[in-house]
Amino acid sequence: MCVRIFAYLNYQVPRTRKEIFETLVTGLQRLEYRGYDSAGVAVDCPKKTATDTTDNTICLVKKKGKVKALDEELYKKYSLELDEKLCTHFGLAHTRWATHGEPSAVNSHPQRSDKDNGYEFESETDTEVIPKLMKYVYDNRENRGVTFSKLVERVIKQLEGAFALVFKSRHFPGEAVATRRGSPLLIGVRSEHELQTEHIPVQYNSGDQNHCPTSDSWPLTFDPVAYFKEGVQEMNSHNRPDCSDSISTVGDGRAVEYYFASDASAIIEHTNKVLYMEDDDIAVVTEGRLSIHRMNRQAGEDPVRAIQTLEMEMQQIMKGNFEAFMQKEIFEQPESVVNTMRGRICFDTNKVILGGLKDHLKEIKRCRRLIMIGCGTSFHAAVATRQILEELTELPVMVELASDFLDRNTPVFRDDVCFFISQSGETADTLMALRYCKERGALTVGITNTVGSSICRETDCGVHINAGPEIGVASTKAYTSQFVALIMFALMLSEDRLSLQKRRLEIINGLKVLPELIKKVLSLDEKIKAIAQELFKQRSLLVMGRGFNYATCLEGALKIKEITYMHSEGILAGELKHGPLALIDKYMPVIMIIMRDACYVKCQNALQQVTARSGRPIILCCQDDPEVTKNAYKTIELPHTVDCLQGILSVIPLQLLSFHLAVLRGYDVSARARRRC
Ligand code: UD2
Ligand code: MG
Repeated sequence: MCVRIFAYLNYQVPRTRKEIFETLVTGLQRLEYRGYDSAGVAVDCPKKTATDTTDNTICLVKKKGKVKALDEELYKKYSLELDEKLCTHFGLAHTRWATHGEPSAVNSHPQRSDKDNGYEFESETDTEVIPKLMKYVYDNRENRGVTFSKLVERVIKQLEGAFALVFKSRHFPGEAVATRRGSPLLIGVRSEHELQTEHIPVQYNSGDQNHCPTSDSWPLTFDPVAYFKEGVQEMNSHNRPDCSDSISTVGDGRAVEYYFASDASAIIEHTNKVLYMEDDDIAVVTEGRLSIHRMNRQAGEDPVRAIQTLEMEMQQIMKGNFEAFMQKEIFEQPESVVNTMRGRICFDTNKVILGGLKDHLKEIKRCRRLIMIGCGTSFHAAVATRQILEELTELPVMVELASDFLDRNTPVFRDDVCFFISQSGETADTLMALRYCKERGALTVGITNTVGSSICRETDCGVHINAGPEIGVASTKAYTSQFVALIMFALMLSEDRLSLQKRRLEIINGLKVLPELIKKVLSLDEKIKAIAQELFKQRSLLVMGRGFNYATCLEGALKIKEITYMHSEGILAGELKHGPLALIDKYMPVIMIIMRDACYVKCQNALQQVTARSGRPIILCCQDDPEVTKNAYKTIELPHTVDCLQGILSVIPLQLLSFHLAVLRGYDVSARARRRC
């Protein structure tokens, strides 16, 4: 799931509850640009009476919708005593982009452990397992001296997959524990006293066998103020107490604030001193001191975490080093395709399980045909995978543009299986086609990126592509993730077909290395930019290919039209002699896709026709293909992969090209305010 965390700890810095809320809410708003669907905060509840010392209860306020909705909710709660000053306090906040359960208050984060002894789950999220496990570990701790960080360490030992977590507990008031694996998490430090760039030695625990009962809280601790005064070298000897020292002697009352966030954009307005956590680091703040713990030291591991000084502007941080969200999302594809496959492909057993479809497998296998329906880019994802779907499912596969499908009143039957492909899950034509097919009794399957969307809710079953929110106006990472999801569907359906095992294995192996290959394609960015510099003044650009790469031509041309306002056309190379050849001369820019697959020879024929008319083709081809290269005006050489996956690699140069063309033609790619589905 995509969750963005923001947490704020003020130690000996008096803040009103209102100020704390404001800090938490602005932190979330900074992270919200990625398009989140629900949000929540956790803070200490006001004490019921002045003498109430027993209860450190935590208030959770959660809300579906934008952070603004949460903000309004906070001020409706009159019982929250907004003016109360809290000297030391730790507050959590989250926004969430649902992948587990629909967007709703109960599914929003933070998640909590039960108040009672039971372990009853209240949400549909898998995150909730973590606080429940935390409570179990707490309830079963061997003695009262077990620290908060030790409990967290025991919990994360049990976790698989990617996470970033920040823990708050009523049993450890004013303490914070944070950890991550796979997902980003960083900590900002602010103190009255100016900090220098510093280094925190990591504290290693060798499992649960501690040499000293209080070793968890040994302050091999970052004390910002002490640091400033004493410098790094002296820190080991100065800050490590004897084993006989108790935890309570550590704090000395100096004021400091800590900000935990998934992204520097939420921290930079408070401080530019940040520490980036590494996988499996456990960061602990006790008595205002921050320390970093790890289980065991691995060979080659850096035993120090540096406090860095960020010199970036806000805008720059939000987009990373990218000029626009579209560009950022293009570069996210090595990770987004992994997120689509995560937990679904087992590369050891070569099994593919799409949880959303497994109960419908029998029905799907018995069907008369598959009908794949979408608009624009989503339609192209269907075109791209049609051939492998036909090959592996051995079913007839129709691909349909939703609008045309409806215009034709296409006959649909009870034994049809209809797929509805949509990034947002709200595309109007696709949604109408879905209702049309449902009325006729077909099984409806959604391929969506948005949990809780209309298409997701109204389909009988489906697959979330889990590509993460797509902000850019032109769809990029959603396309490659839809592509991967449909391939996985084909693999799942063909699992028990003996004759197809070799082919399946080849594809699964191809998917395994896909992220690496995508990275290689992305490294061609400079070269593609240079080609864009040559092309950006042209009026038109043709993109030609066939077979597994035909969809890339359509999708590439669509990207170019959509964001560069240049005329562009995707042409099936097999159709060249039936008309389009007339467009070719030495002035017409042509991109040809010629990969080493079953269409290789046919594509070379097309190339000859193009060069015979003095065309100057820019060719997307496989590495080391002198035959093709010698006839090319320019080449973009891509790594070779299984034929049916090649389209994932071949589309990326065209995504990059369209981006660079748009920038060079003076269009502000990020400022386009068109709503896209
Ligand atoms: C589900 C959980 C995931 C994790 C996993 C553990 C959700 C949203 N997903 O992922 O968080 O717990 O199980 O194995 O809670 N669906 C539609 N139409 C669509 C897309 C999905 O009806 O367009 C249905 C689908 O049939 C399934 C549910 O939504 O019942 C979740 O789909 P998924 O793809 O997220 O399922 P899965 O098993 O990967
Ligand atoms: Mg559904």
